[in-house]
Amino acid sequence: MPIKDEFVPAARFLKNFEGKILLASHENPDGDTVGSALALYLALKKLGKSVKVGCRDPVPYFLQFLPASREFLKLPVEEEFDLCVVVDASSHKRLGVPVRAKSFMRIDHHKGGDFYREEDLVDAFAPATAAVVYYLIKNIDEDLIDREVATCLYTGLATDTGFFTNSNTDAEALKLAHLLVERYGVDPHEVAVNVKERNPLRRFKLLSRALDTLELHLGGKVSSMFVLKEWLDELGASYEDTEGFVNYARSLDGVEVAVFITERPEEGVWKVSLRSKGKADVSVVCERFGGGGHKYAAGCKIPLNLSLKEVKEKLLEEIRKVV
Ligand SMILES: [Mn+2]
Repeated sequence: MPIKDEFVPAARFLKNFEGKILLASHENPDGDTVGSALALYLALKKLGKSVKVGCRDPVPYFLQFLPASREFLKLPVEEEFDLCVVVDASSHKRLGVPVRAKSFMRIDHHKGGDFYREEDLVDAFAPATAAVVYYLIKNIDEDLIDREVATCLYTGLATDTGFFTNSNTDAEALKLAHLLVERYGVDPHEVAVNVKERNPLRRFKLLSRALDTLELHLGGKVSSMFVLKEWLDELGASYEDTEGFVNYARSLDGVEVAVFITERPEEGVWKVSLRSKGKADVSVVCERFGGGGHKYAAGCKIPLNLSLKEVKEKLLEEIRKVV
């Protein structure tokens, strides 16, 4: 992703903005939404802006090593903001809660979605929102980037690219990672250990149950697995413990599309994650169910009044068209 003029209006807008800013991460936060929001938060704070960072859900344990991660507000809050910046989400709806703000702005790398203002920065070709935020901060003032900001950006980039293995890992992603390490002193090992190697035992107990549900469909081109809420309760686990489970389904030989379904009774839905390792565009499938995402990773929600069997059938019917 080369430096483009399109970063200038957004950079100027934030640099000159005088009101109260909220940087909002999407529900069920991942490394990219948290890392990107924190990087921009630290940079804007240095600039002396009135800025806060918030999310509906707590920062997952594997991201709590990030600087200022404890400063995340739990949304919703009473406070009204002059500007809410939606980070790494295609719409404010993906925040999962209402936010009181006079205006919105979007910084993201998802396809389609809602646009709020001229200064929105949405680059569907960027490997991660963290890459968009890097160029944004660079255009505000390069000196705002220090080791802490760079570590947040690197974490967003690394997690969204599956530590530089997913199909969005391109020369630009590696070039940015190189720069963050070389110029700003990011420690890739430290990030990897924190994100990948601090698993609680309950996560593997849960994974073991989930793996038991693995199935192949459509002649082995599609795999599926699921997690039921009662298993979480029995093991004292939470939804964040299922992060990355879908990658096991995707890693099966011959599989082009992997399906991972989580039962979420408190939202009244089955939460569906799809991953592609072939040519199939899974965002198209999820859009059919009101969701979205990227070609290689997408999600949607399906009402719980359908049985798990029906959900799988409906999904397979649509997946069949793209594999
Ligand atoms: Mn992302």
